[in-house]
Amino acid sequence: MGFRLAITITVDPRKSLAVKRSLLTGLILTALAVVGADAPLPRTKPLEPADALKSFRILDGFQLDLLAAEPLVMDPVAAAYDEDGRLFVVEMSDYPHVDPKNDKPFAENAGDPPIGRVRLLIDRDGDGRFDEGHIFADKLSWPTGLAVWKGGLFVAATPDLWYLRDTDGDHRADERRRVFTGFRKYNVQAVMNNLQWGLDHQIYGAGSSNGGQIHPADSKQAGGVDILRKDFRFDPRSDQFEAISGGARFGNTFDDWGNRFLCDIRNPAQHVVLPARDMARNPYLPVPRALNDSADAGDAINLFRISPPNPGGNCGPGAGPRSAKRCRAANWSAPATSPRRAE
Ligand SMILES: [Ca+2]
Ligand SMILES: [Ca+2]
Repeated sequence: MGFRLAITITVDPRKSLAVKRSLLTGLILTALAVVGADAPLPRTKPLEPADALKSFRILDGFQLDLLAAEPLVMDPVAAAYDEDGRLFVVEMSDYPHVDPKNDKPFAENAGDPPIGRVRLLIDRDGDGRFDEGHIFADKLSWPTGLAVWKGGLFVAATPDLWYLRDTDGDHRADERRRVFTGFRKYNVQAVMNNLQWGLDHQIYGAGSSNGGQIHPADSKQAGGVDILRKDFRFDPRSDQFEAISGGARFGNTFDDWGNRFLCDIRNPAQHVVLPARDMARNPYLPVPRALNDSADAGDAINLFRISPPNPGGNCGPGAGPRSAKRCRAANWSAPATSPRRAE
């Protein structure tokens, strides 16, 4: 039986003295410690939240604050603030699976019960730290992203994309509408994720690589929009759904000019340079790749871990010195007065 400690921490980029990249990764970090497995190396022991905070080394003047920890929140993988400063957190408690027997290659995981949740965190005294945690919604399958809209929120929970809303103020969603469905529930590492608002007032999602035929949940028609190796966007006003260039697995963020960036386990930043709708105008044009690596990628990246060796995981002794996991990208632009911005 395992034991898991989850800590939600944010980085305040306004405290930065010099930021070398516009993309930041790891806004929400999860510390895991599993006890009882056979392993050649000792497992890293879990720390109390305050001690865990001290274990991070922060560069470039960034500041790390502890906003919430267990029991207010657990297993966080994505979060979004609403207009009242409340924080909705997706808890992917069914990662990587509930029962390993249900995890089979290239097959739907139809056996695991949906045990993911959305947690609503509230700061009552305005000190910036959350005081209350409510189960806003439960019984969600592999929830990996959310975007607030009109008093509620869209939630990516393979094989579905939901709209959830609390209409009576009890901090629990009583409106629960399945908007789209058809996302394949194959590899848990390759599920659609990371919903983000675009400048065009549409919601963008990372499609990852499981693919699927996406269609409105209330539609009886067969087929749908194929998103294999693609990302997607939809208009929340019309529920129009479209496959777009991408499919890098994770990331999904914009800069101030609307350029979109993705990432995956070997690439920290990939720029989407060729829109799918433009390439579709000439089906005879061979386009090997719609993405451009905008940073060193793969084995060109040097990784110097500061934590002790730990069995398992992409940074364990079985992985190479240049291996690291990247699951989130977020845009941050330096102030206009920054010397770096003026370059
Ligand atoms: Ca507080
Ligand atoms: Ca309610």
